[in-house]
Amino acid sequence: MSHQLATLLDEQRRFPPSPEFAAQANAQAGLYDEANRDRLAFWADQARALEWIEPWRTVLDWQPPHARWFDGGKLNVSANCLDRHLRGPRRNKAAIIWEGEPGDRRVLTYWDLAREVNRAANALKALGIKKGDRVAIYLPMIPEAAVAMLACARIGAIHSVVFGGFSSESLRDRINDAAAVAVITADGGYRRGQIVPLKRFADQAVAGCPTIKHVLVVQRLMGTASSEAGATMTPGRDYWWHDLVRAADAKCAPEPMEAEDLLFILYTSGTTGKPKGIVHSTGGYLTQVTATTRWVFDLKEEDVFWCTADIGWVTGHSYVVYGPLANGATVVMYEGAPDWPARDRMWEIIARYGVTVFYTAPTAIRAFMKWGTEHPAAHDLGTLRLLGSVGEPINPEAWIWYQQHIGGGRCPIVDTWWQTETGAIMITPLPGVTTTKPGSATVPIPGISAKLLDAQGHVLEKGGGFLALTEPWPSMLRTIYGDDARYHETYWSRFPGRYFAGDGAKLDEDGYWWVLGRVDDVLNVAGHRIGTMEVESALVDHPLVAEAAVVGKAHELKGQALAAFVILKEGNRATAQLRDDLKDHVARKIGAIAKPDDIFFVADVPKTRSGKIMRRLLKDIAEGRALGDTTTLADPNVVAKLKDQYESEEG
Ligand code: 7RM
Repeated sequence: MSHQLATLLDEQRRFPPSPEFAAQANAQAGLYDEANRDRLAFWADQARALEWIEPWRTVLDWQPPHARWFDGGKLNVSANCLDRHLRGPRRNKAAIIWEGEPGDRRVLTYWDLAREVNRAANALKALGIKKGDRVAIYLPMIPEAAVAMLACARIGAIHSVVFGGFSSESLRDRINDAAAVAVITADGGYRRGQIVPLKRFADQAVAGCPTIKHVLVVQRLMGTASSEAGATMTPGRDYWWHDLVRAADAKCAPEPMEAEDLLFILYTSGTTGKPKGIVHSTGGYLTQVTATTRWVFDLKEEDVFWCTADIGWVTGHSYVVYGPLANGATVVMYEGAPDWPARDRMWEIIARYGVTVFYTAPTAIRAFMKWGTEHPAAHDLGTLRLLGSVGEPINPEAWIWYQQHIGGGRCPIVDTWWQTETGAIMITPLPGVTTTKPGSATVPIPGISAKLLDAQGHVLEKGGGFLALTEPWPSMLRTIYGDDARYHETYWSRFPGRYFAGDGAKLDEDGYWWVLGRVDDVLNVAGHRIGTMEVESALVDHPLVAEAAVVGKAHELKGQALAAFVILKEGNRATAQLRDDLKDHVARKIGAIAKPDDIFFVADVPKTRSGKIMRRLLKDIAEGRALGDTTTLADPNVVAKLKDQYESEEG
């Protein structure tokens, strides 16, 4: 075991659940026994918590690596998230409490939300959009984002949400990959006091999208900002959302969907330059997001749940929209930046709405730490009773800070490991059951099987290795859209018959998981997945660049930051101006989140005899050999070693 790995295991603190929390928890220890007795019967029980139009015939049909869950069953996701709550006292309960960055506010009850969704569904239908069609959604964090997703689900259209921070080129590629027929966007959104001109970006994208027939535009900007942002409308193609939705009937019967019908496609970065369209289906996905929301976030009727993820990421799909709404919960949604207009914005929102359960990312927690305890201390956070973390390993220091300064020392913390591909939470403490250790996601949820493998695929009882999932799970990805061969190759070929998550991990003597980070060429920058190859492609797209190699380097706040090594074409001079141009070029090609922190102009990049870039060496250089730096749990050395092992075995 490496020295760094040993240091991680020095974390000795243990936090058992309080008897008070345990007594009232939705998830009790018996769930593990139940799942162990009969895994499929257990998941069938969870599926029965949903409302089905027709019951399923078989719980699982597993033709590796293709799973069909609840085959023969029919249901509609929007009916599960809306209609069934309208029959009882939840009818007038807040579904979405929304706050815009400029401070504007809206509350939609379940009744309001259902009406909006029904209208939007009819508006989509009136445009000829039907079951199976793909619809791209490129919106800021406004209630219409949830409405658009649910409206697609209602009519059986497959949504593909594209994060509003992505560039027009990224949007264009995603639209084309899915052959989407419509895009739902907004005139703009507010971010750190600035306007993000989404419609302008969408127009640039759609110019290169032959399959797009319609562009629906939500009017988000206030006053004259809408026209100032350059949201021009193309007649015959573009419609104002409010014109169509207001005119539409408020009743739209939900489309009965097969359990295995597609619910959405969500693009995520992989190890090639081209993002993968992760495919999720209906019955299994909703079953697992609904169950995990209930167990992990312990939601009760009166809770106010705030998951800070953008709907452009899977966390926003599963834990802002589908999981909480299927449970009839109240969610908070916030449009803007956490430090706008001041560094206490999050705490102000928690106090204003009495948020009880808060779910955010370690990168945000580290920023809050840096900003200082005076900001949370200035607000009453006494309503909080449970905290969650997701997106990357949480370093014990940030965990303890979160527990002390946000949770007031009284809230359990759930560190949840999962992926776009897994659809729902996979490894996490159950807040009333599991004793937590800061930095460990603890154990798989009931009904989930994870194993630690060595490079040869042997199961390890403890130590360091690769994280694999050994049994199919309801919310698993079904394939990569339009590329089933890549699905086989990416997830199922490294360890045949088992799903390889791409993460290196450590299993301790108590069977607790410590997920260390990616061992493939995917980076995790501020909780966002970015493929090194994607950034390299963007760089070599610049006319002066001959070759580029991108690596991740440890970063105090972001976990990882991007460092690029660039070889210029003959006769060009490396200048500070060119460095800035290259950064802007990447931002234009992919989005600001992919902008490298550092660009090194070099004459050559080191490669193996087989032509592979020696990223580990570059990483050492980019980090100035500051190895052994323990500011993040994903210690760069440990991951690099696992990565070496992974790659050498790959040949
Ligand atoms: C939900 C999400 C997935 C990758 C995954 C890991 C990393 C996520 C944790 C984590 C350690 C965690 N989907 N990751 N959660 N690592 N502890 N609790 O983030 O598809 O965008 O990213 O994120 O590397 O493979 S994602």
